[in-house]
Amino acid sequence: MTLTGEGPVTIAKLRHRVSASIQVADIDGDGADEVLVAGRSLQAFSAGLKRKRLRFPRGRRPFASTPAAVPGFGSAAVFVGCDDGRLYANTVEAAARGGVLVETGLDIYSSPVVFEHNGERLITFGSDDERIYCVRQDGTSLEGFPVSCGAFVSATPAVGDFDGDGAPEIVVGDWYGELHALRLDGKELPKFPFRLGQPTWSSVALADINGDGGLEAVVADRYLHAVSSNAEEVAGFPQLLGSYTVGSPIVVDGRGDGKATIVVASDKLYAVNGNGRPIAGFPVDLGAYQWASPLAVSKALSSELMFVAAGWDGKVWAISAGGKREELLATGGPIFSTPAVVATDKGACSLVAGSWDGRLYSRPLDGAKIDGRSWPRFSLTSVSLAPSDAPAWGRPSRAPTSSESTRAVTTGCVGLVTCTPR
Ligand SMILES: [Ca+2]
Ligand SMILES: [Ca+2]
Ligand SMILES: [Ca+2]
Repeated sequence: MTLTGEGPVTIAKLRHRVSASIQVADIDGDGADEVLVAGRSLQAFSAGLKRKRLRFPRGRRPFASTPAAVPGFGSAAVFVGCDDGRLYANTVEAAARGGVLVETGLDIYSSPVVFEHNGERLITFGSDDERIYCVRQDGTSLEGFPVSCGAFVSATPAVGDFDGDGAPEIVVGDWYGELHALRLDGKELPKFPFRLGQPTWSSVALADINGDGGLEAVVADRYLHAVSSNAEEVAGFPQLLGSYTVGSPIVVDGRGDGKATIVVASDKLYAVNGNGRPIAGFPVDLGAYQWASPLAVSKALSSELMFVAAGWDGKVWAISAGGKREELLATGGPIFSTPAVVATDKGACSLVAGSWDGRLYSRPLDGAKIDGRSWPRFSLTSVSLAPSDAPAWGRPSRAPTSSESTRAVTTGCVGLVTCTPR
């Protein structure tokens, strides 16, 4: 049984390019996930690309930021950055200000990450106004924020207990090539910012890639970096990549052996282990540069994952853990954003991809279905502090105390989706 196979392709016309990654969330609380697509406006679709009603404010310019959706009772809270320099939301607090939660003045390409800390919902993101923000639900900044770093912040922050002291840090790179690790008082961890050396567009994945109990910040530019909380590259890193890299690395248990696999899309699709050594069969040449971050999907009846990658040539590929590729979609324009996998109403799952040809594409992933809501989907740009949620190789060495409990509420740009056989 193949996970992918043939299937009819459904297309929705959007009349705008899709630059933000596709997000999946139950935005209307009916128990079925919707596909959220940001562009000239924020739109919602079913898995079969039927348009669904979504009340969301319009920005003055396009939304290039990937939306963050926090499911709740009834409709989800949705946050998204806009090229007009504002963070928009459909929350009560934002509604009082025309849907604007925060005004930064310059583009917000960075995707907001929503997390809970000590029972309070917090939202962190970066802006081209050269600052890193961390705000409350009402849009007010935490003391010490926003933090000025003197360069664009286009990446999505990762939130996790980087140094293992029980309290979360916000870890994000900037266009000056510095990696920041900010405590929630806005102060950097000792020895940070860490000099990566090149403009950083890629978002950080926080994970313990080498099994030493401490998290690494895995991030790409011309190199694939893995930086410890002591501000040192770990053994085997940095690794030179074939081109400058825009997409974000993902860290997964790629072969079901409990060991980290780092996957990053660049001139080729690279997969390396926690020591930086290539996984057999990688890198995989997909014939085009990739700016979209890869997506990991669990294969049916197997502990192995497959990866989904999309390129400048408009094609979407499935790549097995052994590096075999299969074309899933050919769209009419370049793809710069990560596709998503969403459950259909028939219990199967579909791949949804947005393209710069102004269209949204959906096709079934045959022989698989999403297992209700119990399948794990976690942010690969942030690691939850809740030990039960954290992947084994990303589990912090010290569990947070209840008073310091932090929970990643939304995913960043990419996710991990488990599929089970039909
Ligand atoms: Ca729904
Ligand atoms: Ca910490
Ligand atoms: Ca480690």
